[in-house]
Amino acid sequence: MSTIIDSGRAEEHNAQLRAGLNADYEALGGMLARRGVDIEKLTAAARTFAVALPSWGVGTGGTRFARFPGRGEPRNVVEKLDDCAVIHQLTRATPGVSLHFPWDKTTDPVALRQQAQNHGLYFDAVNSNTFQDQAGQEHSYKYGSLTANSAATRAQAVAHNIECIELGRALGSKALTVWVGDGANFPGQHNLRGALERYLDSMRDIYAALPVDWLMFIEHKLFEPAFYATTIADWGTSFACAQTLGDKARCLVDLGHHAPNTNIEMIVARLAQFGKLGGFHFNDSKYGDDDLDSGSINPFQLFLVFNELADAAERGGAAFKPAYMLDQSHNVTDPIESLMSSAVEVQRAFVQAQLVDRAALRQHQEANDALQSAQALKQAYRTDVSAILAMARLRSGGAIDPVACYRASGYRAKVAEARPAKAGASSSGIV
Ligand code: PSV
Ligand code: MN
Repeated sequence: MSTIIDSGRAEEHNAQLRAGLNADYEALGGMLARRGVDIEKLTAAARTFAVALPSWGVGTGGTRFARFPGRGEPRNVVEKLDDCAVIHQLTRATPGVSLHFPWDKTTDPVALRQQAQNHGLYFDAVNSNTFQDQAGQEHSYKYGSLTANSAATRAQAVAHNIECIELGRALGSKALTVWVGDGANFPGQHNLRGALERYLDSMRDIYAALPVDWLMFIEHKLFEPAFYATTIADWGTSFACAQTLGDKARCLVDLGHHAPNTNIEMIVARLAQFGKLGGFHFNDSKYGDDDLDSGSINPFQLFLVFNELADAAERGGAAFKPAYMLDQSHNVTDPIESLMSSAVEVQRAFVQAQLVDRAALRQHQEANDALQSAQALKQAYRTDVSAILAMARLRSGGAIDPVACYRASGYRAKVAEARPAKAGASSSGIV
């Protein structure tokens, strides 16, 4: 596997931090042993953890107001893949990349797949985009895509999704994520039921084009760009559509796509119970924003989500395998640093959830001991598992401190030279 950051430099970085890490790891191991927990099991579990990177996340995002491009932003899918390779090389937790078409459209999927393989990467779910018009497109999505009144517009949106499946197939993906911004900005603008009927008709055509071993993820979002009534606004609608479409259709939970204070972990539990939890877009949110860095606002919520996932995994065994992906927009940080930190935050929640003593929790629940039940979760959440995460990275060939190693490598300055910004062109990121 080729490495993008000079491996000698990464080894030098690790050599400087290794003694400190060993001491922290030993101290944590001792503390966990007194609780009857084997630190080695947790480290082994941490090493199995993987969360896919969004190709659109390695560029600076933007808001409705402005986009402030960063230095050396990737200008095409090949450069995006290079940045993803850096993230995976240092964290060893992000081997998958989720592409978004047509932004990442390639005429040579074989070469792109080869590039990914050379970096030790693979392609996770592919994403369609019918929330924007593309140059030369015949029918506009201004008034909707899969739900549009115009049959020709709907057919165009369906054809784009089928093209995504074809491209994804050539790249080795196994799932299509469909998110549409379709909806109404005014009461009365849509016949609410009619819009969903049209959506289902379109989705049936896309579903019919899925290869046998593929899944289709239906992503809901409360609002934006439709500010009155988004067609697929909530998990109830998503669930009903997934049930209607068939076994290959599952629900995708983007953590930012809910009303504030929604109990997301309960949604996760419900979807898992009924076999419809397809996957996640991890990020965080404070108000109506939906793309802040994972774990930056509400890490306890992230932990509670993973607590439900641990419970579902215990019940479902190896068959329970939702897709984990990040979906963030970076405006004031270097996207590579944000994605590395976020992958580690999601991995942290995963490991903390493994720490929950599930047998003890069940006993407390059965005894109606609310206080001890809550404490069982809090004890796991309060445990600082940083040394486990760092040891997992070290043993898997990554960096003890990915951000420090990345900064020391000078990668950003190097690509800034090789990737001069194109005047007037927004090359990447969500705008
Ligand atoms: C929509 O806000 C979303 O979360 C969907 O996942 C999109 O595909 C992604 O952001 C990128 O625009
Ligand atoms: Mn998303």
